[in-house]
Amino acid sequence: MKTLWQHCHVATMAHGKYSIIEDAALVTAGSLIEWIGPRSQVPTADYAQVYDLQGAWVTPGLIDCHTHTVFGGNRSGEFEQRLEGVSYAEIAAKGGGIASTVRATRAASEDELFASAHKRLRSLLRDGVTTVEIKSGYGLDLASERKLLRVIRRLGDALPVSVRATCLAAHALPPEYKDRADDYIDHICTEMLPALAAEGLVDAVDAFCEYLAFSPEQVERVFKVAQQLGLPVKLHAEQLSSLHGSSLAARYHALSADHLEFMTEEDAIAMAASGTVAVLLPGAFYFLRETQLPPMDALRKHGVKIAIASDLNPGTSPALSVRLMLNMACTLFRMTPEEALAGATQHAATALGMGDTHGSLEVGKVADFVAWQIDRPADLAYWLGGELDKRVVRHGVDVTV
Ligand code: DI6
Ligand code: FE
Repeated sequence: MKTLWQHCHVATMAHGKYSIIEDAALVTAGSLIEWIGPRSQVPTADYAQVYDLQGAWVTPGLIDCHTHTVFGGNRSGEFEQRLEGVSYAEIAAKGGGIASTVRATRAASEDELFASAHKRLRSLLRDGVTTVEIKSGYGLDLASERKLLRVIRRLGDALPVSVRATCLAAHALPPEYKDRADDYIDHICTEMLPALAAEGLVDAVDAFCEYLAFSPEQVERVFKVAQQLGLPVKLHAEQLSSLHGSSLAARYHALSADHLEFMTEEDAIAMAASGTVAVLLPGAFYFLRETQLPPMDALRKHGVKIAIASDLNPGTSPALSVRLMLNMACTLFRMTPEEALAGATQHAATALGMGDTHGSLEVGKVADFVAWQIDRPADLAYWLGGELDKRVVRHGVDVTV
């Protein structure tokens, strides 16, 4: 069944550039793009449906390649306390911070977690997201991580969005392993990852490499098991300090290394060589009022692909809009609107191992796209959130929410 979509302009984002086609048309056949080009050259065929996009700008569906969408409770109370002068350390000493989210997540039922995450995910979808990665990591024991990963799978079944599930069991040290980080890593390697992978709940493995989380040696043990299980890896690295986690990630051909404010030029060279995508998270940078910028010049100079994501999580980036992240990538990191849009389309797809099928509008790729009623592509990075008029198409089907 073929569908014609016309009266539009297209920013295909092929090769991470706008690659604009003005007065364009697309032909979809089932879930794939069969033809794309100037409207004057549309192939004649018996189209089952013809859509008039009324001058819209069509881009690939947005891809949020780093989120922690599923968690219990939220931390707006801690946000308020911090603004009243209570320090993060004091809040943590009273059991706040990640530990409070772990408690709330463990206490919540699968259905409760599904319901709260469903609302957050719908916000992302209303913003033009058609693919999202969601991490576990607030369960930190086998049963609770399984619960999170099952919710992540259910979200993908319930909403018109492609969902990739990442196991982030190595996110923080659970209270029952206090002062026994190596034992917890053992548990992840021998029990949790093998079981969760065998249940088909895991598409990739992530860890938090940081002085207040896990060391590069501990992360490497997790990566080795992931490799044995045939799962790709990703890494939270260089967010608060430089441990060269991004170079470690590159050695393991990680799909991405994420955050990266404190990475060095050597790290960038290693990532470029391994094709590891740099996922920048301006929401966390903003919310933590960080001052150390990621090394944009080194990333560009060495040709590292740069993605942008929301990092949606209750502690450091309660962000419900990818377009707002595009704006922050431009204002805070001085990216161009074109670089930012590539970061939430083609390069985000690569960061999920989906670069061959998603992230740009090209013949043979999956027909996930958004037709935005905007004046030019830069508008996507210009407006500070809000809702833009649009039509969202996933797998060749109009799924506008
Ligand atoms: N990076 C972060 O900033 C957090 N996790 C991570 O890997 C914080 C998560 C939280 O505070 O809940
Ligand atoms: Fe994160």
